[in-house]
Amino acid sequence: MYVWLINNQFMFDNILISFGLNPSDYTIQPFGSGLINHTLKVSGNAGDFILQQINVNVFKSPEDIAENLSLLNKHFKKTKSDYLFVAPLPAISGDFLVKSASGNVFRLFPFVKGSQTINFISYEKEAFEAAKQFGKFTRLLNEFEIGQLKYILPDFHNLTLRFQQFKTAHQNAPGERLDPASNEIKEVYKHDYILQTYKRLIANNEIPLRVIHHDTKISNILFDEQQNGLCVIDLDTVMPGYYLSDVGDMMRTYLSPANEEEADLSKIHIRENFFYAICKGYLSEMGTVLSETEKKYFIFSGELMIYMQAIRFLTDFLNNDIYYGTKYPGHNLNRARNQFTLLNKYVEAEEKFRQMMIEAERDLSTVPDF
Ligand code: GN1
Ligand code: MG
Repeated sequence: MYVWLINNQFMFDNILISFGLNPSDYTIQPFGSGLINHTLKVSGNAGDFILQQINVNVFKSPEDIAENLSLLNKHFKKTKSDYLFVAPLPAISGDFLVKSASGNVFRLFPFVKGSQTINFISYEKEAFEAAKQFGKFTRLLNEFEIGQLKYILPDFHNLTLRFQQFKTAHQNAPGERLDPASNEIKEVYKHDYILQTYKRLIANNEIPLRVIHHDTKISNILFDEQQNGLCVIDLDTVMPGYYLSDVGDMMRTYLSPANEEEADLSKIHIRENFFYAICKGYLSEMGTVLSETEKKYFIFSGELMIYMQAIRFLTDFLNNDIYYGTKYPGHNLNRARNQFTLLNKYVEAEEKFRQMMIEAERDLSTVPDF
């Protein structure tokens, strides 16, 4: 990353100039832990910024992202002007995207003063605050006409398609990939009922499309120094979707103290009190917006998203690791194993979750805050 930074100093200088910043007034450093885009912090006496190079192999139409964010920004300005929406800043040209001579695409954000991000959740309060922020985002956009939004990654969380991609990979995989994955392949079929539930839900139009973030990992929340959530960031995958994506991905990434990278499966377990915190945080915003039918699938959302991610990792392993970056042979298979372990533990805890959800809803109707 540092070599990349030094080698591209000339390009960054020109990009900063395009955004109206004098390069000699600023220093640039790598920032955050994102895998897809390159993120940099630009620091100077007059203020700090986040400069991002968009990965156009994944995000093929950055103009669509800029357009979506600009529509949302206008909506917030009109309906809730004090909402902290970290929108990209315009360049001197008025565009939100700047292209370097070599064809790389950049955008600039303000750096929110006093804000910080975390990579692991240690406290229930963090889960509560994050869930509240993701819920608030969708709630404030409840009246927004979603038909205006572009689908940035079509079928991103379409489980039917992910299952189909797995089946194709299964048919085409070489023996040396199939053999070590035989238990995980069985796990896919063992949990086929999740796919059936998902298909029924979609076919019967049981749940509405809403404005959904689609990447609710904890590092996509800005916190202040007292662990209060400030706002959501990383808005590239904001598009129409089901709330199950956001809640389910929080279940997937907040409940276990060990994340998807953990190869020691004994470290994966469910922190049930964190389920309560997610539930209470999300419902404190969305409790009165979600329909009774949507709420019925609240716990299912975790099954859906953990299963989908397990399938995506396994599919990539069978496809010879073409999508996710891997650091060692079998990395994607380990990730799939990790997610199936999490899925089985999640399913075991569901009876407790049902009780906790009742408690959270009861507490929310009597006590206004956490
Ligand atoms: C990818 O790179 P990152 O962590 O932002 C993926 C998500 C997965 C995640 C799993 C565009 O996100 O859907 O949940 O990996 N994003 C894309 O770690 O595919
Ligand atoms: Mg992301």
